[in-house]
Amino acid sequence: MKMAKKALITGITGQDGAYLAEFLLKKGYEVHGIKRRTSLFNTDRIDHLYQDPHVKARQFILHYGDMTDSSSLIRIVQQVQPDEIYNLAAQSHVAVSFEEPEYTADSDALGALRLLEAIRILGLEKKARFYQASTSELYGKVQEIPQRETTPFYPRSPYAVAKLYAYWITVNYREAYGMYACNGILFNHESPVRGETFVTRKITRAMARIKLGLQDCLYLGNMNAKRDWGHARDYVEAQWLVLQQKNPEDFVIATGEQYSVRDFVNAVARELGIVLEWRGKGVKETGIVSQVDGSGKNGPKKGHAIVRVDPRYFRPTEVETLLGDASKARKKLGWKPKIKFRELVAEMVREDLKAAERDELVKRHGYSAYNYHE
Ligand code: NDP
Ligand code: GDR
Repeated sequence: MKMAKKALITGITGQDGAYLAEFLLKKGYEVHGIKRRTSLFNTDRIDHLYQDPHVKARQFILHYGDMTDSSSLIRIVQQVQPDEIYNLAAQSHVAVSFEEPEYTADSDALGALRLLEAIRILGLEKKARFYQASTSELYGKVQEIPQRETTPFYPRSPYAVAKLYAYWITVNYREAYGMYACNGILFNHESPVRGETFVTRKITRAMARIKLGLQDCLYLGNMNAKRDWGHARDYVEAQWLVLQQKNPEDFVIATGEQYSVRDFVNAVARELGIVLEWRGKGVKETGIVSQVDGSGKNGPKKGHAIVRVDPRYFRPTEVETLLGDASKARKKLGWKPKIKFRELVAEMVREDLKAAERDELVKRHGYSAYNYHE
């Protein structure tokens, strides 16, 4: 009988980790994931994949570890002996990286090095294939539009600078030790399980709550920032494809379409049956309801400002515009995104509306999800 391939995923509790684990399990892989210790459960996104540790033939196995702890990484890689390693773990929030630059460098830059060294120390250079979650943030202050594999990097945050180190150490270990180690340079990708403080999810979640009268206003930062937004489900397939090639190479993964934060807000409003009119500029910019579907008993009323700018969300250095050219991935990996921007927005809105409906029901019956404050 052929043995199942083994994959080890760092960052398995994150958005991409959850989609990738599901994808690899469907392909018949034995999937191992590294989760870090937290004081509250952090496995919401993968609870549906959980298998009782008392069951013998498990396909999905979690290990405690941390990207800042070499000993845990070496122990886990030795125990698992993976065929493929996907390094997705990171302090992945750009704005937070300005507040926690040293920790971001430790987990995102040195974390990648620690994992590559674990492979080398254990003599697995020729067995384990390595995927590094690189990012369009490397392009930062863009030097070329659209951005492709050959576009020069110009990182604009402690996060991007840390990821620049991880990018190059991956290339260096490939060249120095003949490892199958690759970078996927992924542009923004979202989903209903996107972290709640990234702009897309912040918008879908808040606007669903505004629609149901649970919240009055959504505060945002730079409305003019433009991004190339895809769906995480499509992007984890690309991560896998990157490790299935004859030779290790780096790939840009993107949709080739660009929208601003304001466009995203408008698309979400449309899904919710709200039409917004924009007034003012810069910090004065305001999204005012000009039409609304439904009775609007508790939700937004015509004339109300439901989107405002709050400078606290501005970044010390901003990435204004990103647009990817994924022709190399299209040609060599046979990859292209299947889910369109409008479908992504619709799916995110649908799921956040369901969550808001649950919260509204709880509130209506006199309970609060946050009663520990009372
Ligand atoms: P998330 O923030 O959703 O997930 C990050 C994961 O890393 C979580 O599982 C988190 O654990 C884990 N993690 C963070 N710090 C550590 C640490 N010190 N040790 C172990 N685990 C840690 O990110 P995404 O899923 O969106 O992104 C996956 C990767 O891809 C990240 O490296 C990100 O930087 C990169 N990337 C993401 C893009 C995107 O648009 N989503 C685009 C390009 C690159 P916990 O759940 O406990 O917080
Ligand atoms: P980004 O994603 O920084 O591109 O990094 P994020 O969604 O945080 O920001 C996108 C753009 O929106 C602007 N913005 C706001 N952002 C947030 N978070 N909150 C706001 O209120 C807000 N208002 C405006 C930002 O200034 C920015 O220009 C994501 C992460 O997943 C990284 O890990 C990944 O590497 C890159 O995408 C590709």
